[in-house]
Amino acid sequence: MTDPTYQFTRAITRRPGQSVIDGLRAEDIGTPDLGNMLEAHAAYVTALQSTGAKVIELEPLEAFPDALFVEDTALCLPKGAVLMRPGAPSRRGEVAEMKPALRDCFEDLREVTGPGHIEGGDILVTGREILVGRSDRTDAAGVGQLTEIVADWGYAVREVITPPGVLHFKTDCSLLDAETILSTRRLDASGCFEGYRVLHVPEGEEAAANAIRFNDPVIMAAGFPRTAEMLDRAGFRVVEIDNRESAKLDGGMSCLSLRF
Ligand code: CIR
Repeated sequence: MTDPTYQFTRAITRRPGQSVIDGLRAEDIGTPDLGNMLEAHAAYVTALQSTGAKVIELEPLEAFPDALFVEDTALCLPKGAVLMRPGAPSRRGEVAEMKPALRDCFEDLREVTGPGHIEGGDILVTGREILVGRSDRTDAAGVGQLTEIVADWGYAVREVITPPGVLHFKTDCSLLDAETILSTRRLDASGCFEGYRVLHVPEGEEAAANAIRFNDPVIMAAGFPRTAEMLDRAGFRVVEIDNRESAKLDGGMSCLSLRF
């Protein structure tokens, strides 16, 4: 039986363009190097493809420096997709650019029209519900509109809180299987994962919390050996990708694709 929370046949990615050096960041820890980033991006796409999935690779969008972080533009579910309304003004136009690709893949394509805001990075779909973290990018009105849309497809949304100073809910957690979550201690401490099996990212490796379970493997950022070992011991097959350039823009493994 397939599990729609981590078994996927397709993904959408977008290559970074030259303008990526102007991408949003909470703190300036250096300018991303496009060459290194393209190399890491290609390795990421290869990791997705190696599971047998088809990857739709979109062209760079120079007008939108953060457009490689496609996850924030939509939520893809088995019965349909929902276009988001990013809270970051500079990212709002990315949604219209994603629309044609999703039109080709989904018969039922809905849209969050506002006035609220919501970004895909704040949404975690588990086997039993959809968790949405309120953050600087996602507000109550956005969560409310998403709740109404996905109710049509039989989903319950639970609003939770993205910790202050954390960009997105999924910056600090990932789904490993329908019932298992990889989380930082600071996020789990909020109680939002009660009833789930939670694996904590070892102290000092918080940046490893943003991973993706994509078919068999868990794809995670390289450079976090204790997290990799913990996942391996828990029975997951780990694939590591260099995330040093995306990390300069607060991006991680989930941000780089839409999976369905
Ligand atoms: C931003 O600030 O919007 C981008 N520089 C990073 C987006 C990361 N996306 C994600 O976590 N889903």
